[in-house]
Amino acid sequence: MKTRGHAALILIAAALLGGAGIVVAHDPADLQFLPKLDRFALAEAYRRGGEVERANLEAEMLPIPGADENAVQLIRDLDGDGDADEIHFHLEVIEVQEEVYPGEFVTFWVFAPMGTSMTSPARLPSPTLRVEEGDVVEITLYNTHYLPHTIHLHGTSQPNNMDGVPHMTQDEVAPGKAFTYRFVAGAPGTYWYHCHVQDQVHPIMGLAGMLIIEPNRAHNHFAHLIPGAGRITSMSKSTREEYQNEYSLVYMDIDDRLNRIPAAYTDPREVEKRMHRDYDSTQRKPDIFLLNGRSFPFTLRDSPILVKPDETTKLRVLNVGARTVYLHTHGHHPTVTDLDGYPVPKDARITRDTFDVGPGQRVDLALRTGNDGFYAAGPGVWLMHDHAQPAASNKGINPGGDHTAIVYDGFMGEDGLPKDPSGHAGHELYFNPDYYKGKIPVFDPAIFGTTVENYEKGWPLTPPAGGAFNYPVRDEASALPRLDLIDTERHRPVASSCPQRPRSKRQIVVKAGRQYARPGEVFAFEPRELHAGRCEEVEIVLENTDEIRHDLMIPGLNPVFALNVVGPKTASASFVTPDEDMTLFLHCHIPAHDKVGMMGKLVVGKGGELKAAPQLTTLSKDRKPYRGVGTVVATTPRAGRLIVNHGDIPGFMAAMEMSFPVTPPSLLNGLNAGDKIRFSIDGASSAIVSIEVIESVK
Ligand SMILES: [Cu+2]
Repeated sequence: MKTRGHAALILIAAALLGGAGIVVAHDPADLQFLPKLDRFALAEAYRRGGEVERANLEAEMLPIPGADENAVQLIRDLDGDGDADEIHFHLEVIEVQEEVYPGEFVTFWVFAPMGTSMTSPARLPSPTLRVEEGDVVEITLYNTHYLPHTIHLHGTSQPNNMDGVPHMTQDEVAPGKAFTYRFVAGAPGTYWYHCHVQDQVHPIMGLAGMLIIEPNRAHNHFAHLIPGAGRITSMSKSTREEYQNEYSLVYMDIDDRLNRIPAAYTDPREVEKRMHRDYDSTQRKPDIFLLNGRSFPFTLRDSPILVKPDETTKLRVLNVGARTVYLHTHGHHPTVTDLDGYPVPKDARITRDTFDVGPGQRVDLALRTGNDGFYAAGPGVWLMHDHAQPAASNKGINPGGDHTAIVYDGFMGEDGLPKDPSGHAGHELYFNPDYYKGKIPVFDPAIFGTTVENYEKGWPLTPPAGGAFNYPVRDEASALPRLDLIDTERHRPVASSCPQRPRSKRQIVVKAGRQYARPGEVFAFEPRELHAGRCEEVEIVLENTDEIRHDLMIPGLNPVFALNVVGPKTASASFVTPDEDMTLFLHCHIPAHDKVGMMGKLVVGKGGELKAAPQLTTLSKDRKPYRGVGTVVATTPRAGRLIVNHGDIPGFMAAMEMSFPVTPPSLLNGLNAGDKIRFSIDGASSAIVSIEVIESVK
């Protein structure tokens, strides 16, 4: 098992080495990789700074789980003040499916830091980007998606040709192309960025994130890219001068009839037609309300506002949605400090309990805590929510939407949920998907002298007084394909490499890019059918002609083969075929690339029936548990996922680095990168359902 794991690692390493350089075809050589942060600056911050400075520096240097190590590049220190002032972000466009509340799976498109071969750190909302005033900022958009996109920088000051408006300041960035936005960060404040292509729908599909410009300070170290949004632990120097905590809060309202389109159709032409011509956004009816990409009850776990008495917490509020948010804080009266990134003069600062935040607007709030009876009414768990009533629900069922809570120190339970006076009984109900399908009474049936089972028995069948009602009810249409399940299902091993010394050797050149696509496709390989002998060493030479990355993978082969190539570049790696006549499925591992054409097959010897796991779009009937052993690469508790470098999981997946959903996410508590773990996977949901640490790094 161990050797296979290592063999896979070597292949992955080869694949990564092959794709290590980013080359942007249309831009000058200055976009080549440059060294990361100057080591002198590091030493300086360590020597001069205290514990906080060191923690901030570590946050700045910390790799983003699942991202390419060059997804964020910190380049030169232009003003000599000990921190990098040239920041280069590399973003892709990834289709994701998120469980926004229990049982509700919704498809989104997000900007995501450039991923690696095996995992993508794609999350909703698009990442929070942070730079300093005066920084030279570059954001390269690699359009890995099947529709055109751009990036518009909202509220910041940039040259006109960097404004990201299609057909007005630039051409749309077509699939397979890259474009670099370059600007100098102006006035400090809370801004955002979003796609401006078909902007009645693309931003609310998820192509939007917060952009924060921090005031310039010497040795100002902080994490420059935070996947999603939420608590900002590495606060900048100026924020630390006034605040003890900081949060980015991104509100969105969605109409699931829009978001179901990419899940319901596979042909990109049909997605275009349904989304941009059939779907009438003037008739939209928002029914799901998100805070940082989730709805209640997940918001309680993912986005609680954690405070202590007598602190001031900075809340950066952004409304990406299409309706006004009326943000209400129970028990607290925050003060508005900035509107749309610009400071409100001290005399004009307003303190209230409900703040209106219109579409596109940002409101920065100072939330004072304590027990002064004026700004704050004392410790506890205080609800914080959009007071527009429908937003308090998930498709009309309360509690839901963007409900979260201000949670004082000592009021967070061991299970990662705020303590409830009833001992969490209240929360448990809301984690049951049936609750939001309307199948469970919202009150205790005992109130009416009955039980859940007997609830709908005994009431009169005659029409009600005043005639029949015609309620507007939630759409209980048939379930959508579960796109989030494909990843694991497609990686079941169907054959092992020949364990003997290969009997022969061959080289196959594969071209990858948009130019090889056929009608109705966007990306493709050429050729699509590869031939090799049994027990043969095959060297794949992958010529990527696009400006984005492609990742040729034979997921059913154990050890798995993957070759990730970034930009117009050629790389190669080898594998050994099985000693068996068979046909194996191959695809590009980047989400949605196979759906739009990028797949093929490897015929070994005389070939056989195509051995590929079917595209799994509903829960599998596979009730089997699978067991694996591996090393923790990273945990992303807010996304409820674990990235683990695992050995063979017999019958389920070859050795590889993989991101798994974890149920419940509290299993991630206390895990550290480097821990050796034993885990079990539920075959039906492909989720990790138990974790045992065998060897801890701590
Ligand atoms: Cu691809």
